[in-house]
Amino acid sequence: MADQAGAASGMPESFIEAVRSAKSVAVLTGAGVSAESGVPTFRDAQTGLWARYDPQQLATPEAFRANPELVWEWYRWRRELVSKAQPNPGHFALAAIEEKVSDFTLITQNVDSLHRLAGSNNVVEVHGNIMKTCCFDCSADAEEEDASKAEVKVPRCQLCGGMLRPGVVWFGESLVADVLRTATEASQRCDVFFSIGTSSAVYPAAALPFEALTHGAMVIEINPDKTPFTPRATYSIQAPSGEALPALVEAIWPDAGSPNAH
Ligand code: BJW
Ligand code: ZN
Repeated sequence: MADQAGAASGMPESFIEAVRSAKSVAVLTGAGVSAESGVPTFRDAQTGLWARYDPQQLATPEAFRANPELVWEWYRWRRELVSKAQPNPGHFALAAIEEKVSDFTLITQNVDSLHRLAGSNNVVEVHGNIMKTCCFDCSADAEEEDASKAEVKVPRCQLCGGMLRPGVVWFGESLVADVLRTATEASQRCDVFFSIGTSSAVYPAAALPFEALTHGAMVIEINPDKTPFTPRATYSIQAPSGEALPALVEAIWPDAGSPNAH
């Protein structure tokens, strides 16, 4: 059963000490971490990206084959939105934690680059990056300009003539093996694991907190809502990450300075 750590100021001393003394920390983030930057999550009933669309019609290879124009239209809209978004205090706090821990891995399901923009370095993007483009047929990387010409509804690969696609991982597609291995190994060797802003619904990413628990880590979940993982978390902080993470950094490393100051 998860302990309620509550607002970060009310964190138990044992929790603060465990994070402060951790030699290895792994973090898994999901769409909720970018919500306070104005990037919609996927599954929130009212505002989520899929409130108006069926994910099966947008985020699968079958959907792309059936209607590549619709899928490109959706991704171009999201690229535009993401390109205007700025990191929030939660992103900056995670970058501040990286500076305090010798072995730190930030595993993100997000495709929006906001962790890197906030100054995080060791970022593992398990679902790819929305600004990347590659070939649906030959997998070659493509120049972004090829895909961003508004007049070209479905851009084509210069090497094989196949359709270009966004460089993200859709349902039914395998994650890049090396990337998943890096994420799994970080989850297995860490002393403290954070699961932040994810519904814990999509595998294999959702298995990583369990992997950490099995290998003896303390697992802290930060999410305003409960998830399927909540009952298993060592501590559950039910608050927005943009509030909870800066408070957590302040409580654990008061000398870290303002996480916003990057
Ligand atoms: C806040 C907040 C605030 C709000 N602060 N928090 C094992 C069991 C069952 C099924 C499977 C399984 N293994 C594989 C599968 C199938 C499938 C799967 O998991 N299906 C489930 C839905 C049942 N997985 C796959 O297909 C994966 N591939 C794979 O496993 O390959 C091997 C294989 C191949 C073939 C057959 C079988 C196996 C690939 C998954 C790819 C996921 N892709 C997407 C789209 C990426 C591209 C794009 O962006 O368009 O990734 S789907 C979407 O979901 C996106 C996200 O990264 C991912 C996770 O969502 P996330 O981040 O958790 O967001 P939300 O919206 O769900 O939640 C937001 C949370 O934030 C909420 O909890 C809020 O409360 C919270 N929140 N505000 C903190 N301020
Ligand atoms: Zn090609």
